[in-house]
Amino acid sequence: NSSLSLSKETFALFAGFRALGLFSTDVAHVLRFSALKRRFFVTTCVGKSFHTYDVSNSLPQDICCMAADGRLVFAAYGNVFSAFARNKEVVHTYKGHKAEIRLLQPFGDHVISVDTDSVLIIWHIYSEEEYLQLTFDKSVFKISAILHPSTYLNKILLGSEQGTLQLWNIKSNKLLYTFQGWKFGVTALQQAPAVDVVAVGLTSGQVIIHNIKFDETLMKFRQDWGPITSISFRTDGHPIMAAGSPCGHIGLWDLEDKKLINQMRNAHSTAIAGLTFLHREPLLVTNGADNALRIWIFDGPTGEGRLLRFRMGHSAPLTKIRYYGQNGQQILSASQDGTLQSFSTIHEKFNKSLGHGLINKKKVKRKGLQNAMSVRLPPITKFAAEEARESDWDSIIACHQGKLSCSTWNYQRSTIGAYFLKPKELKKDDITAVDITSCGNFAVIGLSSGTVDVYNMQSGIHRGSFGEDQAHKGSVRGVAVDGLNQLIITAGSEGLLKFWNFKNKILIHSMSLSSSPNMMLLHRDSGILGLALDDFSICVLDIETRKIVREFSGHQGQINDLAFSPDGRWLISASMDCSVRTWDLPSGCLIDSFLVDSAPLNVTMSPTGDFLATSHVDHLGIYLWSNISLYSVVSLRPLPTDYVPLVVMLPGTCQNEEETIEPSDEMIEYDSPEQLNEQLVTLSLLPESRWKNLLNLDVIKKKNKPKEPPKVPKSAPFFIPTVPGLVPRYAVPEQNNDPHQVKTKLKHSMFYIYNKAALNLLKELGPSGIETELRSLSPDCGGSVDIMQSFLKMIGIMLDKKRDFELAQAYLALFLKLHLKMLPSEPVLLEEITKLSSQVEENWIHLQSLFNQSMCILNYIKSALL
Ligand SMILES: *[C@@H]1O[C@H](CO)[C@@H](O)[C@H](O)[C@H]1NC(C)=O
Ligand SMILES: *[C@@H]1O[C@H](CO)[C@@H](O)[C@H](O)[C@H]1NC(C)=O
Ligand SMILES: CC(=O)N[C@H]1CO[C@H](CO)[C@@H](O)[C@@H]1O
Repeated sequence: NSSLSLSKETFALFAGFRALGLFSTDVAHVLRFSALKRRFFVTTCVGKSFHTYDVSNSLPQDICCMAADGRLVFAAYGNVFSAFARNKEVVHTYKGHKAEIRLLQPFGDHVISVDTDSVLIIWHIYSEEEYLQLTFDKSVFKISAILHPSTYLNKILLGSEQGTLQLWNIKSNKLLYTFQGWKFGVTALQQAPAVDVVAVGLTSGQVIIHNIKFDETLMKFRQDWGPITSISFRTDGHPIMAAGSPCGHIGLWDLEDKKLINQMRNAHSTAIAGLTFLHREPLLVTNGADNALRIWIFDGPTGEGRLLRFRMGHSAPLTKIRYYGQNGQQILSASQDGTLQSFSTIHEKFNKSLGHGLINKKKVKRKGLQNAMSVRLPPITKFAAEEARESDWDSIIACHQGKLSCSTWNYQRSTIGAYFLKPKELKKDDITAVDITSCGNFAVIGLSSGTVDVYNMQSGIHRGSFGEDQAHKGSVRGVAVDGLNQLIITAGSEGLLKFWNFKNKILIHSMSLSSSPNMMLLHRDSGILGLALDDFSICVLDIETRKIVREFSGHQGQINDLAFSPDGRWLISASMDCSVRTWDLPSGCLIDSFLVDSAPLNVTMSPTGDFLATSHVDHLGIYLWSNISLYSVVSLRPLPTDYVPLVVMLPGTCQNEEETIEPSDEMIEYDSPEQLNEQLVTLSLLPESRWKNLLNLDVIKKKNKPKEPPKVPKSAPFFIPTVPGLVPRYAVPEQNNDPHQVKTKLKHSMFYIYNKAALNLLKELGPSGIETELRSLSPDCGGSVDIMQSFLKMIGIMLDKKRDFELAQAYLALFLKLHLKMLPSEPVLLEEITKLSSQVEENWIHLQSLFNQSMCILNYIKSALL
């Protein structure tokens, strides 16, 4: 579903990775049948991208409408639209409209687009050229729907907001006929299974079945839920029509009996954006702005659709997100829509919904209440989770908007749990802070009255409270328990921070803060407490010494949330000023800051340190940002005071690919060049024995030294030496077996800087030959300082060209081993060696980052395959 993008963003620590939990917007889905795969594909739009079982590339703006033919998907954004092949690559882009595009209709080799100014353009798909442009007066005929009636060659039917309809021949550019309509604006047009018959949806909620050949109305239906949003006909033998409405209900009519047979109420919680029956199947696909895509099957006797499959995320903005568990793969999220869901960062198949909380499940079941809505709990505003005892009892506690009790939830069973934790005296209170101890045994709940209570998670029993009457005068803004259940820390809106003994509930210490705290977060492993204050500053305390150890200021808006990196080195803050900032605790500096166009609400860091997850104002998804320092070297330098943070786009549901790959059908013959890329290093392909053990040559020689002189076999018939091999040959006396002759060779070739001959000569030699050669470079053995310098220069050039990389390293190592003692006394050589040293280091850092990237991708793929 996704590939790792090693993004080259310039900001330091985080790169947008992808979004989770987005499935549909208010743009109608499109359905395609692939003849090749004999399968239907549903495409839904999710903001800037669309999904078709797979993910598309992002467009620069939100998609406003879509269409598809057998091969291509068309998506419009603003006044431009593009055609996508294989759901991924943009193959054509059509520019020419001045206003936002509203309607798209593929038409053979052409595609028709209509904008909000009622300009209609017909494009040739492949040449991207305009074939015809028609301009309508939008005060008389503002196009609101478009249809190509089947078997009507070259003709299209247009519906208008004013209510009239026009039939055009677009080949001859002629208006053929005008239908007077029904005085209400046309919202939808759909071909009926019979030729010449179309269904017209109106703003009045009427659906008119009309014969366009004779301009004759056959049937009229009506629903009371407002304008018809879309219409579809069943084609599997049942004469049924479905129509969607703005309130999420679907009406089903029997066309033979001419009556309403069923209503699917609340099929979606928002308007039905699109609805389509699959061709010759009893299946209905629907989508809506509630972020859901649903497939209904009509297999029951009542003619009602049964939910078969769905993909859905949150249908309303998120209220809280937190990583759950230690493996860094699940994110728990609560939303205004009342559900608690768990999204997997690995694969959609691991997400689950913990559902809506019901106020009293048993009572509801007994009474058999029909309308489940009335007994649903209000949305969760805060929660705390601890997986330590998740298999024994509930591991999550949650507080609900305007409710006085906290519900417990069971992650493993994916449902609301056993208890409602209620404070003893019911006052007009709100729950303002919750925490669970690291052992999973106790829940701590802070109230707006200043009371802090402890409950047992297993039994739901109240286990005491802090302070004589209340813990704080003001409302409790944060509670935290340390890792060993010794301390509990509470923060109150009156500006006091209090430390209590967890067991005997005695106040240990109280300190006042410079401003009232807004939220509080404890890093349990290191005992570091982060506090966001109402004056937009952050202070960091050590709970051991109870001293403020760091203070950070710089945010220009309320700080919504804080997160620690797992090692406790970084503190990440998200603020209403739209920035996400990273503070380095040891150095006390701001090391990263970026801006997003929608204010970040919650931030949470994966316990494994790989991703930062954020939620944003008015966004339904969870956005993941990858930690760049995991796969490349980033400088953790403090940002300059005048640093202007970059505005960063929220990540899409897939990565932005930097280049689009030109599709090519031909196979290209590929010859690999000597060096693939200047950035990479190339090895010499010499056997390892030629370079690997150069440094250990003396050890090897010693080991291999024969204990006795070789004995000449007594009965050897000849004394002429032979070469080993299948066919015995007589050895020719070696020409180069005089060591001095070889030496002169290398020394001689060294006079020219990087004469290939010198390198080739070394390449041909075995380990001991190389050693002899290098040894002989020194003045003691007949060489000279100049020659040694040339040798080092040669190594330098090898490193520079990044060719024969391993040889350069091995030769240099041997050279240093042999001549290290004399180097300091020769300034020329010393200078050369210093240059080499930085060169080697540079090369190595570069390589290391490449290795790290590769490891990272491998690990990622490995984990994705699991
Ligand atoms: C998280 O987000 C919610 C709204 O979505 C916000 O009210 C809250 O302050 C944020 N921070 C925390 C710590 O919950
Ligand atoms: C990012 O990764 C680095 C290197 O592993 C780690 O030290 C750091 O804590 C991580 N950052 C966060 C915020 O987890
Ligand atoms: C909560 C949620 O969105 N769950 C979905 C996770 O993905 C599976 C498989 O695609 C869906 O069936 C769930 O509905």
